[in-house]
Amino acid sequence: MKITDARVFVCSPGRNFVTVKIYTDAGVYGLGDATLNGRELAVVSYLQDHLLACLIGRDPFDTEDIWQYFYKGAYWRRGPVTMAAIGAIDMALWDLKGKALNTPVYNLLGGKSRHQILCYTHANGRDVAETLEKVAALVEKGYQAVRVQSGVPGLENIYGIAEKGRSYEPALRGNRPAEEVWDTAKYLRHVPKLMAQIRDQFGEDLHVLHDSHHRLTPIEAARLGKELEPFHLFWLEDPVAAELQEGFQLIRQHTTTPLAVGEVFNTIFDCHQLITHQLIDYLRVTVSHGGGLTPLKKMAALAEVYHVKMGCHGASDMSPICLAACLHLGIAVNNFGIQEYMGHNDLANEIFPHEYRFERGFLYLTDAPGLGIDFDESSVSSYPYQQAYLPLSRLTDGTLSNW
Ligand code: KDG
Ligand code: MG
Repeated sequence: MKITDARVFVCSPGRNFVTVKIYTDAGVYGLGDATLNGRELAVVSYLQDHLLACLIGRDPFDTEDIWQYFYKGAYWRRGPVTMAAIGAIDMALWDLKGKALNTPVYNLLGGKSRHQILCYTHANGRDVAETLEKVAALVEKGYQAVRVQSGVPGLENIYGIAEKGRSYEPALRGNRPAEEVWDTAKYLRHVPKLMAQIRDQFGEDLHVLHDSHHRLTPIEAARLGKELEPFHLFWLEDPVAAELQEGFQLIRQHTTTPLAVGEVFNTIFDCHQLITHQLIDYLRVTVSHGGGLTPLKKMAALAEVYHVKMGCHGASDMSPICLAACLHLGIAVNNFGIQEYMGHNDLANEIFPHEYRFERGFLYLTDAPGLGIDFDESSVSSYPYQQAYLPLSRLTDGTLSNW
């Protein structure tokens, strides 16, 4: 079998998605997600101007060699734009291989290690009362794990909190990023009170997660982790910006709250020390931004050796194709932890019909071949690209900070 064509599509059913489609002389095609929130067109250019033509004539089953060709062959390695582009091609090739062999991708990754995939979703009220209401509604729907965020008294707009009556979407339309104001002292006073009320109302059985979204220093994170210990979090996510892997040593010395990190990582070299020094408990690299299934299965294997479990980033700013790839990996590896699941709007679900389904706290896959996903190309003209950016964050004195 030979690759005959490869194309990239951008559509915006409420938010931007970038999709790669690889065609073969056997009539089978594969789909990959190349969406990089706020930098979509940079990935489109990387794919269109530098990668896709090199696929023509290749055997699509050679996933390992094609991955190495693009990773080592560029000379310039790593980075989110490069790895999202390579990741989409790799995902599309695994999808294609599964379809050609008439088997789900998980069978190519080791088969099923479990029959259902534990997932968590987000509760994000503007204050504690609204957050408690949202958690109650999710528990009602059967969720067994909920990521709990709430507005912080004295701060206007912060990460993770939806506008009234709308579902949360971090990227805002416009030609430059919006700016938010951040105050760590206020946040650190608020979160333990929030978690105390959550445990009070929902008891010990609910898995509770929380995302600090890279905003703390290691010693601040250590304090938060320590103060949250009585509430037994499933994980504390991204307590610090993780370019400095050693920063986690300080947090780890002080707290037994489990730590999760990795949604902005692109290669194993972003997290090898975090894993091998046992500084984290969950690795959150996602399949698209981490360069595809080829490197993700290697990351999962390294993590397994060091008791680190997988918890792939699954925000709604990756398309259902990426979520499907995370689920195939998640069902196959032994060291699966949990899958983030925000779901997508109805339009996105129509444009990307998929086989995975949510039921009472778990996600399920069928035995549909490949990733069990499709893409409606007419969405490109009906819902064209819309410029949108993630916000940025400043401290109260104007200092630029981590969003
Ligand atoms: O594009 C950025 C979002 O994906 C990110 O802010 C979401 O932190 C996030 C999460 O845990 O889902
Ligand atoms: Mg996060």
